[in-house]
Amino acid sequence: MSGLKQKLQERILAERPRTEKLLKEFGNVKVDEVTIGQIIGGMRDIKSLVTDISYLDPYEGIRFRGLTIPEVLEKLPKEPQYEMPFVEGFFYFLLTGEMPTKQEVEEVHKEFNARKDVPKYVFDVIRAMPLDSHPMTMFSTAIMTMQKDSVFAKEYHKGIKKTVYWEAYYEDAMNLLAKLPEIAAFIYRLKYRNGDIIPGDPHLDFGGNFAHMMGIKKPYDDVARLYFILHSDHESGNVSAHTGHLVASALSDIFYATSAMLNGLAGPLHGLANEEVLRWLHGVMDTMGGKIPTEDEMKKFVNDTLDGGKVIPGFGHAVLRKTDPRYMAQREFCLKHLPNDPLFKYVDLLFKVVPDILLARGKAKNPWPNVDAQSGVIQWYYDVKEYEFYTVLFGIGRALGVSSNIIWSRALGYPIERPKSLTTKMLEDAAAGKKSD
Ligand code: CMX
Repeated sequence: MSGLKQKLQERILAERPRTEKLLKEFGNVKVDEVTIGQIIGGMRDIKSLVTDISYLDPYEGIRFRGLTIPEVLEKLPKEPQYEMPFVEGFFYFLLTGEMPTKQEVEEVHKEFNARKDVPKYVFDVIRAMPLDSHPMTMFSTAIMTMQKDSVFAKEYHKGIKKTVYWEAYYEDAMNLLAKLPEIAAFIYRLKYRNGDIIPGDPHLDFGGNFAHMMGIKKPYDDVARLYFILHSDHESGNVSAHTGHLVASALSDIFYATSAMLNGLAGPLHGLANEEVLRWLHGVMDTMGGKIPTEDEMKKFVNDTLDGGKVIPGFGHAVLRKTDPRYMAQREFCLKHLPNDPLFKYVDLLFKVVPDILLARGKAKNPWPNVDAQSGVIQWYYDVKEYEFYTVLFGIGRALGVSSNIIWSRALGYPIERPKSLTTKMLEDAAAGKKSD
């Protein structure tokens, strides 16, 4: 058994009694009440999921396994020549809750390396798709093609015990995660670089190898590491994380669950917002003839967009009530590496003008920027100018968090998810204080 799996097993055995005790002794304790507004309003804020991988405080932002983003970036092992930590170490930390040593990071790297070869048929299927397919469609399809090799699906049919389901999910997750950078880079080079594919380099780490296969020089390797870490998890109620959890709760394997979560991520109100931000910004830039707008001119663009019934992409959040720390981490990177980039200046100007406008209009509960407001700017700067690809990058990162959550859900024996629906009449009766017939 690998070091990571061994450590995970120890953690699982230590954690299981906590869940069992809660369920057995405190199963009837109330933690929340549900209003009609929440039922109609997308189940906003209803406390009904459990995860220890990350927690999203509305005012502080995300904590991964109890650590803030700056703490994670500082404490995880990294090489002196890199600015950002290894994705491999971060995955170890997400899964086990323990900070890995350099040697443990190296072991995860070796484990990914041993599993990273992408079967030829995956590339054949991608090549067979129309070249103008959205890269998220290609990415999701590529993952589905590999479902036939799911360890869990095979083991389940052999009749393995429920207590070891997590092991088969772990095997599937490692097999899948190891292949994602190459599949994503393949889609990128096929679609946007005339099919000039760059083979991977086994000596490079997860982020470094991705940058290499994309054909982009330093510090894009650090951009990749930062990007995958920042996008990994945002507790489990967001569309992608929740979809992954829900699908796997039916004991669909990691391949089905990851493909499904990517399909949710591909929506413009979720992961596609980073693409929308750049499209919108370039619209503003074109109208301005490339000149940096004054604050007043920018305010007019924002107001025109809102008057046209559209949202300002990259602003607002269902849970957060302050500036997203994932936005701030990327802003710091921009201030260091691309402070004079015109697009970055646009984004910074938006940061100045949008919150007051959204506040004045009084609709958005959170007027502050989210992760997507800043991420496309960095990609554009390093020559990834095809914005429809940005959500694929988000998807690689999110797969790390979703897999971790799914492995733990199986380890703790969470059942198939099944909330209860009501009819509109039942809600009307509840509103009138009547019991429904
Ligand atoms: N621009 C304009 N209006 C906005 C807005 C924005 N950025 N953010 C919220 N609003 C509006 C909503 O559309 C809603 O209007 P209606 O009542 O007319 O439908 C109202 O304000 C209240 O919304 P809310 O409760 O503050 O926000 P929600 O929880 O419903 O939605 C989100 C959250 C992210 C979908 C929304 O803020 C939005 O559409 N933002 C722009 C898209 C975006 O950046 N998405 C990425 C989020 C991060 C991620 O998941 O990747």
